Amino acid sequence: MKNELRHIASQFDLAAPIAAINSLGDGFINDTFIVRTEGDAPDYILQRKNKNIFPDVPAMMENIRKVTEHIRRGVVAAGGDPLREVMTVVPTHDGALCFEDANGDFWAVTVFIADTVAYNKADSPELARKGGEGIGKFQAQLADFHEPLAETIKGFHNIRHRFVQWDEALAKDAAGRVKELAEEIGWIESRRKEMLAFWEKVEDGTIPTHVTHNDTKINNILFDKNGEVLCAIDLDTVMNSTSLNDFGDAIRSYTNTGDEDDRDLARVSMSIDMFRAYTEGYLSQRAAQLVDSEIDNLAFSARYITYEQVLRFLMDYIDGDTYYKIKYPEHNLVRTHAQYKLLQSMEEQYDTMCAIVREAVEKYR
Ligand code: GN1
Ligand code: MG
Repeated sequence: MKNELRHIASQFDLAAPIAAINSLGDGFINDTFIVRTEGDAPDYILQRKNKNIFPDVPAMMENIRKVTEHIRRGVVAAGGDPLREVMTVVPTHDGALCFEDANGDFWAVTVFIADTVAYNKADSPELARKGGEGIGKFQAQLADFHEPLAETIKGFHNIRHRFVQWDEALAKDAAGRVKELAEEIGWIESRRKEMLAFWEKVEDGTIPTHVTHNDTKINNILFDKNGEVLCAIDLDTVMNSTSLNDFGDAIRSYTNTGDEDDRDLARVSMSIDMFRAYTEGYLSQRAAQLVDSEIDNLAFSARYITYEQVLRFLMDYIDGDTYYKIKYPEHNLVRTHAQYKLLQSMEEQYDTMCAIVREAVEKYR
């Protein structure tokens, strides 16, 4: 494997010879390595992109190139550091944005940004506020981006499309698990209508679409050692969608008092202090740009995305665990229960969430 990895990394236009390659992080989707180079040259991130999930990796890398180049121009114009405040895609010697190996797997390289911190959990409202500013800034940097982007995963946060997959999964019952899941399936079905009603506002244009990150959980934001946000990473899912989804997915991640896959449901709830802090951070960057329909649906987007996550984990369990990496056989079911507990906590606190959004809008508009 080590020799294969060296062979793959050497296809890319690195600034110095490779010193070592080690495995990094625990993403659910791709396999990630760090390529250490000799001397003062930067190190690099090497990723095998999951071809089961991303059917067109070259199109995905083209999306990432367009978006990062746009952000880079803005960073340079503002006098920032273009090697730290945005991801840099490194092409192959032939100028391609990814390399296809003998197995048909696609690999891509970006510059490793040193001296940074990534968190798996928000441990203070201050961090949540910074995270909100970070995604707010990311969206603001892309507000004037108008190039077309490929839809790298069809219907990613489109609940109508998810219901098509869901209905198929139930009918197929690939792992024979449906009969044990009447209660969990009921959680999904009882909310189908209200979730479709939200998405209809996106479909009919009431809620506008923009370039969005689509995977804004906390560990996809890089912080510097002083706790300031540097940039958003893991841009595999940058596509056109509603900005609200980036807010909602972040709330799902930052405000959880337990873990995404907590077995102890008593630990799981939405922290309203974290919600307030993230919302204020986000709206400090975005309140002036968002239109009323976005503001009015902002708090609901947290319920929407958390619901979608319950559905996705449960659907993967029903499918026999084909999408997410799992660490033990019932992992996806444990994730389903933990995310559902979080969803219920949001539903209970929904009026307060709406009030916090209104207060923050008044403050920053
Ligand atoms: C996946 O790749 P990662 O771990 O950042 C998933 C997200 C889910 C998340 C759940 C492409 O994100 O949509 O919300 O797991 N990414 C993809 O933790 O499906
Ligand atoms: Mg990630």
